[in-house]
Amino acid sequence: MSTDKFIKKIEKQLPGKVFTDKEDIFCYGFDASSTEGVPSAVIRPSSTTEVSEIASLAFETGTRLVPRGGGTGMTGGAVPMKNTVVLSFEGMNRIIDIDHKNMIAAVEPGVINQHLQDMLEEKNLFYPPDPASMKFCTLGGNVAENAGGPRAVKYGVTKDYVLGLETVLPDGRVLNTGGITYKGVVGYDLTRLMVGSEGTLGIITKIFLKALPLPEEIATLLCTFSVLDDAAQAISAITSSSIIPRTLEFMDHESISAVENYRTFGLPLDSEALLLIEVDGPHSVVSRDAEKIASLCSSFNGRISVADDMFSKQRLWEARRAISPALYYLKPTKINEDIVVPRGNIPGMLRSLRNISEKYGLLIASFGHAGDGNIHVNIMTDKKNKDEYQRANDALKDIFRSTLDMGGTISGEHGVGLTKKQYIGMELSETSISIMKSIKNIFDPNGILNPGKIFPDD
Ligand code: 2HG
Ligand code: ZN
Repeated sequence: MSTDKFIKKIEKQLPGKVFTDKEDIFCYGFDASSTEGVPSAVIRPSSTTEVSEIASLAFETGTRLVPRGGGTGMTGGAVPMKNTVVLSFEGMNRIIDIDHKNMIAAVEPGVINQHLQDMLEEKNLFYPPDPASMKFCTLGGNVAENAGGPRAVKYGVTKDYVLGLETVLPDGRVLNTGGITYKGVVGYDLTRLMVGSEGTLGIITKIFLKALPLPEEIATLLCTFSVLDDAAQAISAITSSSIIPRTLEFMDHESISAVENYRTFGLPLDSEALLLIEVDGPHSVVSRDAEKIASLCSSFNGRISVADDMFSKQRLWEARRAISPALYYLKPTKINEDIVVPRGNIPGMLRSLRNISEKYGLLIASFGHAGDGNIHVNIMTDKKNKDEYQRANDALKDIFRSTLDMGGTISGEHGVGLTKKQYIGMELSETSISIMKSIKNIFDPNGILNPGKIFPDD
């Protein structure tokens, strides 16, 4: 049976939930990467039962499905390949339960990350993973991509908070993994396997998340540097000190000026780099740690200012979160990477990026979660300028090589999706890739779930 027949049948089974008009489905063809596609249809289910019905029919008819959250992914994970049907989760956006006694939240996949944060904060609870897109991205997407964010340096990433999952398999069966306990070692950890599987193994329909107590106090420091290498040395000094900051974000000069050019936030344009650092905890600990961090930064010639009211804190974070959109005002094509190196190698990596930018004559803006070694390297170019675009792609390979030579990884939080699949062989051995493919085959023998992602084309 063709996709058309599947669509006709599912329209009858789920009236009002299947969309095929061009104007209804157009915006489901993109994410925040430079890839795009057009789905054959978009379905918006409202329950696990409906997802299971869709998957069963898709399995029977060989129809290919692409699960999709907020579409904020950076590697094309939710971008539909040709002849695929998008499953979109706007209709499954309930916070099912906040269980304060057990410090657990149960949510549907379409819940926006920020909504859960707000709801928990009202109860003095805290969900740390905070991707820059937290106002728009969904928790289902966060789980599928194992999203991180600035607070990962102290609190870890999404996988550290997922206790259990309900998932619909590509043949329609419902699989429950993990649960609502903080520990559990019965059998293989299928929950962890699902987290970060980029929608290729199962369709997430319910998530059980761990919550923490809300930290009592947060101090926010801005530290600016006239010399890039001083900032890099300060990062290394902080990460090898006795303090674990809540965030340790880095912006190079190109990122600072891109953001200031986009909106005036008041960031210092004469700096080569800045660090946005937060520490949290009880009052006495916060003031002690903030002082120690300030003195570490000063010893590398950093100039410190403290954001002491809510307005200035928010403005700094808005500036930080504005980098990605701001970069598009520099050049139309943003080759966006999220390499990670062992943290002591940050100074070496930043030097290597500068050399690569000079070698290829390219504008490279770097920023990100320096505290956990995760740098967002953005090569700004224009696809239409064939010569420059070729140089950008050659530079990219040099960046990956240099990252891997330093013991790093080519992706810390954005995943592989479409944009990085041709490079996974640089990092993973043939044995790893073949085991991963076998796992995919067990879950999805017909290859109908999020086809074309992660693995290089044969
Ligand atoms: C961030 O931390 C996101 O802001 C986006 O992960 C990174 O645009 C980027 O390169
Ligand atoms: Zn990031």
